[in-house]
Amino acid sequence: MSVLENLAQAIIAGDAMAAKSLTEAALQEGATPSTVIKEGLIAGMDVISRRFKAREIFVPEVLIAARAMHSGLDVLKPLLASSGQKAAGQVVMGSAKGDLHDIGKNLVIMMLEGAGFEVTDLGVDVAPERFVQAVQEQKPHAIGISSLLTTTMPAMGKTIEALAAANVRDQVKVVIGGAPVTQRYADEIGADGYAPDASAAVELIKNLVG
Ligand code: B1M
Repeated sequence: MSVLENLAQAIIAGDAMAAKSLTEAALQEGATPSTVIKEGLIAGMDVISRRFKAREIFVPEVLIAARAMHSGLDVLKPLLASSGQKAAGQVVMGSAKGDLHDIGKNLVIMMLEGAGFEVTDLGVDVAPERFVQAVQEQKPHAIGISSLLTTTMPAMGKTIEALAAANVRDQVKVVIGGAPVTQRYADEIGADGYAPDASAAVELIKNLVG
């Protein structure tokens, strides 16, 4: 097996120490940071993402794989910054106002980072005005709002209204998700898209930001 194949296997196995040393070994062999990301880290996370979707593995395994991926990414981040390679896009994520659930949101963030996106995590209980402020200051390609409670879903619509009131709605794609959220609800509040799970969120955001 090549170093990059071993790296993908380390991600799948959730072995953070091996992921770090294999990332360093791949660079020493002359692989570029983007090749290491695509053929090592993302190749591994793609397998994790498919297994998670097929319910062959569950949240703990995904979190462990994501941690391994992060230890590889930590080695590459300074190189990516200095070589000027562009991220797949910028995304601002948060749980809706009043909502303290963050496991699903964090999974979406990890999958997005695995796919090469730069993500700002605003955390939980994020007020509409805070999303507006992030759009004005950071100019992300997309914002993602997660809601697990039927009582916090309306805050997603309020966020879209606040973006419109601040004249920035057309500058950013809005993606929503979370267990009680549906495509129908996304259409109702004028979101650009809805994703039922973390891997679908990555595909959706990739398509929306081109
Ligand atoms: Co809460 N809780 N909870 N809870 N909790 C639910 C959501 C509930 C369904 C449980 C139940 O009653 N059966 C229920 C909601 C009922 C409703 O509104 N219809 C509920 C309730 C009522 C409450 C409290 C009100 C309980 C109380 O205090 N009386 C309270 C509210 C707190 C608040 O938010 N203000 C509360 C608190 C908590 C804990 C703090 C104990 C804990 C959260 C810990 C944490 O997140 N750090 C908790 C938990 C763990 C759950 C359950 C058991 C599990 C949620 C979870 O993490 N799932 C949940 C029951 C359930 O969902 N079956 C429940 C795993 C996670 C990977 O899935 O978040 O769905 P999920 O994310 C998925 C997709 O939805 C999607 O991708 C993810 C990965 O595939 N996704 C997105 C998520 N966000 C996305 C965003 C996207 C795209 C896709 O784009 C932006």
